[in-house]
Amino acid sequence: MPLQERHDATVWGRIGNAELAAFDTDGFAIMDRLLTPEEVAEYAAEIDRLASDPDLRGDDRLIVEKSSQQVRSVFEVHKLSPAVAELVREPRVVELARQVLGSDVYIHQSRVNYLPGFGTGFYWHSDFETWHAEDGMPVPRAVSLSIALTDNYPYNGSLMVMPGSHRTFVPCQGATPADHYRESLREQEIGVPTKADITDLAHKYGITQFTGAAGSALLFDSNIMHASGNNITPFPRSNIFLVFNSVENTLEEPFAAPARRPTYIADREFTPV
Ligand code: 6CS
Ligand code: FE
Repeated sequence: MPLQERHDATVWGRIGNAELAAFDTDGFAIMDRLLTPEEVAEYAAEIDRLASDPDLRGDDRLIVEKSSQQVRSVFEVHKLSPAVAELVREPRVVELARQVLGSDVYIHQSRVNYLPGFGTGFYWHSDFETWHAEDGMPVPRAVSLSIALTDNYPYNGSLMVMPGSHRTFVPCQGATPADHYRESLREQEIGVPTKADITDLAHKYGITQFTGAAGSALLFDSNIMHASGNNITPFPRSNIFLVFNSVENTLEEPFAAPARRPTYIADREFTPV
């Protein structure tokens, strides 16, 4: 299917932070020291507590790696952890989303990605493609903030983005199977672009890798093409991942899936932060 040009804006509000100056063009921005080293230690301890919480074992919100059964993600972390709930409301966090989205915002999804040492990455995809097809998100008026809790090196599965690719919508092949999330959150094969499309986009936009010290953060547009490679080193690449959606862009019915996904993946409580 042909690539579609984006009709919607990228920045809907007024940018105040100098760090967000290139967000409209690139579709992402890097905040070097969003968290202090003390805060990083506090949140890292908190997410390790969650990963080893016996009450969460067997809970659908806890995703384990296919092979090693190690914890890969915990969803709804802003509801499971009071510390993360506080972080969401921090002006230095929520103001980033409000500036870009130009409205009040609510949390569409939060998760901790542990990408443990020797862990599996996330193949190329656009989050909006999934959130539109499977969650009923009308337009790409949402941003994700990935806050690094471990050092992101070029070699331990750091996030890669294609700068500017947020302005191209890549329709995906195939129909969404029922309960697709049970597979896709472990290793996504459906609802990902074809190799031909990835090749076109990579030649057109190039690839930028988000590396940096723990405490740095990447804010990125819901439709930007991104991925992370497998982590074949013993160094984990953990981040807290907060998705802010505009209160003007609340979820309808899935545009291309048989049923809604669970609310711990796509919240339907639209109370503004
Ligand atoms: O399906 C989702 O909502 C999740 N999947 C990926 C690979 N990124 C966005 C989101 O966390
Ligand atoms: Fe993603």
